[in-house]
Amino acid sequence: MRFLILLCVLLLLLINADIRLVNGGSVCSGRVEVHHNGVWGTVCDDLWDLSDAGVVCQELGCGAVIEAKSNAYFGQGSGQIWLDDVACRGNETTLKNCLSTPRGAHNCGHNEDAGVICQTTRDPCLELNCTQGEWCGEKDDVYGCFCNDNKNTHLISGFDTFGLSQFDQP
Ligand SMILES: [Ca+2]
Ligand SMILES: [Ca+2]
Repeated sequence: MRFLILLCVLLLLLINADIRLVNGGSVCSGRVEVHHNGVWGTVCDDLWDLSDAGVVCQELGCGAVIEAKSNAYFGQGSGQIWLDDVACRGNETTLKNCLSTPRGAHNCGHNEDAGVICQTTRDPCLELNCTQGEWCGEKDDVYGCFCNDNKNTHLISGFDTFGLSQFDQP
């Protein structure tokens, strides 16, 4: 029972994940995006360094940090720039707890979007075990097992955009 409760709490935490790495070819590297008020936005590279990037890697369960990237290394995001002048001490458990400008206050453009490369790379296709006739890949920000009928591509199972929780399509 205690285990079940723990599992539920863990799942809730994963579902509520509010940080992701985009466009890096792995769930453990890419442009940093944070979720705030229901909207995904990017992080500015002003003062972006290894301490900040390290907090992101830890938060995502991606091990130690290899590099903190700047100047939209993983391409430019769009819409909101939520964080600027991020100043983590390095021991925070989430980027949310680091010092920064208030959400949405910045003097940046998307050409300054911050990125991260973490040590652990997870290959969702290795973890998914697609069955015969399915193909594994990325489509619309979901890594998954897909199968084709003559008109459409169907998602069978996959990882959500955070790459942390695996799901099966009903
Ligand atoms: Ca910093
Ligand atoms: Ca700034």
